[in-house]
Amino acid sequence: MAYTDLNAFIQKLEEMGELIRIREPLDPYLEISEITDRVCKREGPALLFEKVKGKEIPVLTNLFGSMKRMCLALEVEHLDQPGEKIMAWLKTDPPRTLIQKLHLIPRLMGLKALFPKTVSKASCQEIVIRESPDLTPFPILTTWPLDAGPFITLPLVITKDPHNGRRNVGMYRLQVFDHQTLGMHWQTHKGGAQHFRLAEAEGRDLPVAVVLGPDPVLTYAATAPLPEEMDEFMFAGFLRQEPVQLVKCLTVDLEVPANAQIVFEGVVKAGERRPEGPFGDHTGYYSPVDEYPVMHLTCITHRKNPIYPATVVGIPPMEDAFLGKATERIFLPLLRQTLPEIRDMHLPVAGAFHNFAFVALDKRYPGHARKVMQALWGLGQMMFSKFIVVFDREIDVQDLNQVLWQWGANVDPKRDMVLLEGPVDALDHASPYPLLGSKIGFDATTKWAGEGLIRPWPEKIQMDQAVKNRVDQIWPHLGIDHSFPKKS
Ligand SMILES: Cc1cc2nc3c(=O)[nH]c(=O)nc-3n(C[C@H](O)[C@H](O)[C@H](O)COP(=O)(O)O)c2cc1C
Ligand SMILES: [Mn+2]
Repeated sequence: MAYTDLNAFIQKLEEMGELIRIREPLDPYLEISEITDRVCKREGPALLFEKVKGKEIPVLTNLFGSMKRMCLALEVEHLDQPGEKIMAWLKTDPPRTLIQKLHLIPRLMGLKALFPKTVSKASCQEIVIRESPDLTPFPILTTWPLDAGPFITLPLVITKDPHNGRRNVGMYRLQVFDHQTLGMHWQTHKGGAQHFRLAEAEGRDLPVAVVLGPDPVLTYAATAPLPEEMDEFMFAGFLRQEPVQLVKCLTVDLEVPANAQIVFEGVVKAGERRPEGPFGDHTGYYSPVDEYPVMHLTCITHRKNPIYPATVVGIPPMEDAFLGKATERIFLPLLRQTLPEIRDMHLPVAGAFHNFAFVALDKRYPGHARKVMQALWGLGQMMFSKFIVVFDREIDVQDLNQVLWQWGANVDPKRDMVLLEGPVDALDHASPYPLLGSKIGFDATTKWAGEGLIRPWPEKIQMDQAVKNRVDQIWPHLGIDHSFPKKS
């Protein structure tokens, strides 16, 4: 059963000892951030700050900040499960026998869950503020000392394509400029920015809804790198196996999740830009001031006694590590639809997800590693990967010791390096230009004669199997295990 709302998830976490309530009065300016940072770094519990200085509304942080909570959020045992489920769908063959047809019916029923349902009454609209909507009562955090102000950090930003009406939901932070205006930090590569580009080209403002605290699956879905034309709420319906319930906004032509805590409705005005930032970002650096569009509030709605959710980003690892991990696992099977030769992929947390991609490849022909790099650089947000390193199929790319061993041992930099220029992540500060820089690939696979190898590739060391079997047998009598300190 999908979580009915964020409160249901909070209750679940509390029952499992995965959430603690903090009653000490704390400042939304830096203090809550510092506490959250310390807890994130230790993969500690979700934190519900009940007393926020100067505000009535409690703040929730670190909601997704452990593998266990990320799995609980998606209601799975393991993060590979949603991807496996998607593949089972894609691989459904047409039924040939009656029995097969009967088996298919429940799965087809499950398809209904994909489509969002519109409802007329919603808890997110229990309280409606149309007259002079005001952000002041909301405990929006300032997370780092050099930040330009408070930022909304865990929002779902909903827009529609002004031409075909298709919805996009993306997580883009918003800077509070004043009690009614927000800086809209959708980067130029993202769905929201594309909708605004289309509207602005015709001199039109773009309606926007900013949603805080729907059930956790929806929040995850807003971060997922879906193909441009795919509705994140359909994807969420698939993940939660129940349709997302939407309600019409009151002042803009958009729908928002009925179960959300808080909704900010508004428009992003054509032709308007304001300096946004600096903001202590998930790269571990402050992203500098840049010109971004501006959202003007038209209405605020919220439930009675809302909770304000936030995340703190900073030097990794932080909470977003687990949102990223979910994406790595869920999208791998989909990626393998195009690139079945990829065995596994690791986007390490310390690389803020786009700096490194380590790939295990079932190498089939000369130059195969290069083909895979180039395919990845052409695939959605994988284009941001700054270092792609390709390994042989048996290498566990999740194990950084194996990664560094093979990367170091198997690469002749001059022969095995691919260097190219192209778009880079908007937050990359190392590239010579904003948005444009270089990327590098390393082929760390075993090289073949067909790839110009003129001497034999050496044999990897392996123990004799008969010896291993004998040692397995006598091992318990040797008393060696007792001499190791016990693992906690
Ligand atoms: C905590 C968090 C904050 C994010 N902030 C931003 C942001 O400010 N701007 C942005 O363009 N992407 C941001 N992202 C990444 C996008 O949410 C992500 O690229 C998503 O796939 C975009 O959806 P879209 O493809 O529908 O645009 C953030 C992600 C997370 C997890
Ligand atoms: Mn999208």
